[in-house]
Amino acid sequence: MTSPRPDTDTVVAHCRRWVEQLVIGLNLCPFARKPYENGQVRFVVSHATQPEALLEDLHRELETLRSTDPQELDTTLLIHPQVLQDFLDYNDFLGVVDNFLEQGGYADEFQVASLHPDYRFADTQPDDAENYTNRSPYPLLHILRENSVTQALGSIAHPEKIPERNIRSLEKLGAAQLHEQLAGCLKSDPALPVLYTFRRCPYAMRARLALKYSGIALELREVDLKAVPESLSQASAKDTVPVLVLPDGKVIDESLDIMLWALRCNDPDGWLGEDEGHVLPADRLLEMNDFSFKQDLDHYKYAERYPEHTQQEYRARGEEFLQELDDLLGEHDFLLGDSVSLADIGIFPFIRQFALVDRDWFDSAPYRNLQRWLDGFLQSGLFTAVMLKHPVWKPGDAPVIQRPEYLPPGDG
Ligand SMILES: N[C@@H](CCC(=O)N[C@@H](CS)C(=O)NCC(=O)O)C(=O)O
Repeated sequence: MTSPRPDTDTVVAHCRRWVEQLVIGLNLCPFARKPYENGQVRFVVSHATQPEALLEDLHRELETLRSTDPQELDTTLLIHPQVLQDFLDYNDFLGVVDNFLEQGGYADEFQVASLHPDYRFADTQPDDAENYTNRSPYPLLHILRENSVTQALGSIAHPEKIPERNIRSLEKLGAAQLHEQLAGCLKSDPALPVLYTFRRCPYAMRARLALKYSGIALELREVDLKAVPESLSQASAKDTVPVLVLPDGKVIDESLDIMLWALRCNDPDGWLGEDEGHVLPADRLLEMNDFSFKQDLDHYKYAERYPEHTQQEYRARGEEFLQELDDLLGEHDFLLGDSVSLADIGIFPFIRQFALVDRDWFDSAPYRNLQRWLDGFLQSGLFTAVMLKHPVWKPGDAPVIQRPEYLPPGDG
């Protein structure tokens, strides 16, 4: 069931799906919903390949629970895809776990519940539906606080009837259907490209703008740059955004390459120009933007970190680029002519940032053409659409899907 080996985020996503669809969805555990919805359940994937290493992970997780407020963290699922895949070995190991709890002084505070893809109660057949109460997508140890268990059992009438009720409802569904549902937790969603992004990042903005304009359906994953998800680090060692992961596993981790990929898929208004004639001239401007202007922008924006010069001096350096763009926009509506090109889309998010450092200054500066051009983009439906706020993504979250829809890129 676990081959080829999925990454940690995917394992967690599979287990979350199982909790949502089977444990909560079939009401196998009437106490699961509340802590799960309150974010009090910790999903940890052990990399152990030997039972001894798994025991060390269990020890660490017990200590984590012990030192954390139950309001914050109630219970932990220690998932171990790489060890004790055989149910009989797993079952033997449960005795080791109980000894460990006893001898380590944890037994009064915690108990460990057992879940395994091939779980089998004594005196049952492998295909008996009731085994699915304890079947999970991967082998795992579920660490519970004794206090929480006592509280939960006290909160409902006749908790002793839960196992009996589960057996009845699982038998009604039948082993075949349950098998399918459990296997379904391991299936990937229909393959869509995944874009790791950060809302305010100008590189990510230009990638999102091009992808949206090209009408490419994809999954958006908002990233906290201080805690990038493991699946992003695994996809690209750069740990920057944007990163686009294609369904075939190909990774594009430069914003301009993402733009080119999107536009080569679909370019309804010719941002690339006829025979891609805009690509070379855009490249010249984009290079100036990404290297010297971006540095001037960072110095201007964070002038206190670069005390060698004043903020005005840094601004004046950046103004050389503003002037060059303003001159081009004096000749045409857009940077490379009278229609939008990849140069406009690749650059305006950075000019926006420059303008936002001191909006009053920018609005009264003598770059009238540039102001008109920037405003056109900022007021466009396309820009509004790619600036929607999404919560930071974590494995197992319901995907944020960006559906194809045409939006005008600007009214400039
Ligand atoms: N050359 C890259 C640059 C991307 C980049 O630097 N993105 C910033 C965010 S705006 C980033 O991810 N920085 C990493 C960090 O802040 O930790 C591209 O064009 O995609």
